[in-house]
Amino acid sequence: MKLRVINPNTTQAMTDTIGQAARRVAGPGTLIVASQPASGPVSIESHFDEAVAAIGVAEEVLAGEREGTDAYVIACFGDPGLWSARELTRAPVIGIAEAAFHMAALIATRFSVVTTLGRTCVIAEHLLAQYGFEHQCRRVRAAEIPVLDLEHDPDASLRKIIEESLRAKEEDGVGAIVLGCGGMADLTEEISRAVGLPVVEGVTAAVKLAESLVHLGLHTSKHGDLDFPRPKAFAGRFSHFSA
Ligand code: 2AL
Repeated sequence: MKLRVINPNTTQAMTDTIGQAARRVAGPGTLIVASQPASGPVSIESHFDEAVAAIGVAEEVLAGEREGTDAYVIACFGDPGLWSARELTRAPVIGIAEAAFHMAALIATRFSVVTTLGRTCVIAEHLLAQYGFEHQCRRVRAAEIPVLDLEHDPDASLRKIIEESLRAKEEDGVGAIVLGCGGMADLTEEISRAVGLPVVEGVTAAVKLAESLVHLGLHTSKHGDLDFPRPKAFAGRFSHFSA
């Protein structure tokens, strides 16, 4: 099984972290291809960053289609471009936020999310509402770290995530923590040990869900809204999307 894990931002170090985390949990028959767009923001921490990154995600899915990919993971916690990616392929496409919410809801009655910057909390809140997890999620919290600090200042970042997770445990009455960034993919064990709660991380959760769907022979439905986009011309810099 060929599983393409797309880091929607353009920071190679984060793509490497995400790829390593995916390979640690992947089954023996799974080949993990970790990729990132050629163009786009180095980190995704605003609605604008997400809008630009979604184009890169679509291009990475189209590249995956040319290589016979069996499933895709979108490894950014805003799940940028998830629905358009599903239109472009029959293969399952899993966002790391939706994967983490589903997994957390299976092991705890309530969970809180610990993400990067406060301004990104609303992105996770919108997804919780869209996916129907508002009732299970008690609170979306921010450790107030810019995304790239996870790469440049990992010790201070880890400390801030643990502190915020401990506050979630004390104040929110939750049974589990969901980590709210693809760049946190390598931190679950340390945080879980320090906080004393199960910690769900989306990259690893999404890999196992994608493998399950492929093993069950389930693909993205092409009946209705997720059918391939109607062929048409695209002008200018998007002419490569033309049918
Ligand atoms: C993210 C993420 O997962 N990767 C990125 O660049 N931005 N989302 C976030 N809330 O920090």
